[in-house]
Amino acid sequence: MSDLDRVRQRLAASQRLAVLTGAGISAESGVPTFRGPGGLWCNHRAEDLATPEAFHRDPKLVWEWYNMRRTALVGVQPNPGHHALAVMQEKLPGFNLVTQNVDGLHAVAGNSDPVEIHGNIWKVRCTACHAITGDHRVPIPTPPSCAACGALLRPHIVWFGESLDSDVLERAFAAFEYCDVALIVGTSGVVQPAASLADLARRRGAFVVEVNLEPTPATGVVDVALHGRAGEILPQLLPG
Ligand code: BV8
Ligand code: ZN
Repeated sequence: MSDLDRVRQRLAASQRLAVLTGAGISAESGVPTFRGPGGLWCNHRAEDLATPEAFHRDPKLVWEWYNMRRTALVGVQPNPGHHALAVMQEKLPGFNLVTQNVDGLHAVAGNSDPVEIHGNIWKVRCTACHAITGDHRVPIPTPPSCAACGALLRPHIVWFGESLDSDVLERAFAAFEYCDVALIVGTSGVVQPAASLADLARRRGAFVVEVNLEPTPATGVVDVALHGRAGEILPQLLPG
């Protein structure tokens, strides 16, 4: 039996599927990844932009980086990989999607209630009253101020060195603690705590599958590693 068939069979029989996605699932929609060729961290240092210190030092620079990313996302559509996960949610019982992506494309593709552990680029949060609001202005006037209290707004995104929202983290860990199949798609597996979810599922006895262009640190601990594009592989995993 081929690896694809093994995974198809496991998915069709799964009662609680947990999926973790990273930037790789949005690559075929034209969204740059972080660490691959042409990745965002190739031209910028993460420490200079995606940290609270960077924002405190130069909020305008950080907002210009996010305006560049928001502008690049205008008109971007989900790809067959995103759509396949929306179909899986419809067809399979107990489906949970956890994403590290901030682009919002899973919701556009039709997944309801994805757990966005690193936040969402289309939301802003007030640095004073902490109000969280949707904001699709492209570009956002920099630096933006809160409509309610006038204080500086920041992207509602988790930066390096910042703790993740505890409720969001709890939902993400519960999904992988109790799943019977885990699908790890398009992530380099270097950022914690997201990178620990695959091993959590394995330790709890789940069947773990990785979908990635290339091997990652998780490849050694998964049951099946499917190498190729998520937009080509995921549709082939759908139940008939
Ligand atoms: C926290 C926001 C508690 C910005 C992001 C030392 C050791 C270990 C850990 C740490 C350490 N020091 C600090 C830490 C913790 C740190 C961390 O993990 N650092 C790492 C880098 C060493 N983590 C944190 O700080 C987290 N908070 O732990 O809180 C705490 C508190 C204080 C102090 C310590 C701990 C917060 C992490 C969130 C950071 N924010 N982004 C923004 O996005 O605007 S992370 C950033 O990386 C993105 O959000 C992204 O989601 C994430 C992961 O990247 P990937 O999605 O995996 O993307 P990448 O480009 O890396 O890989 C793409 C993959 O896709 C590749 O494998 C490629 O082969 C594949 N691919 C490409 N095309 C395709 C494909 N696959 C399939 N099909 C394709 N077509
Ligand atoms: Zn405010």
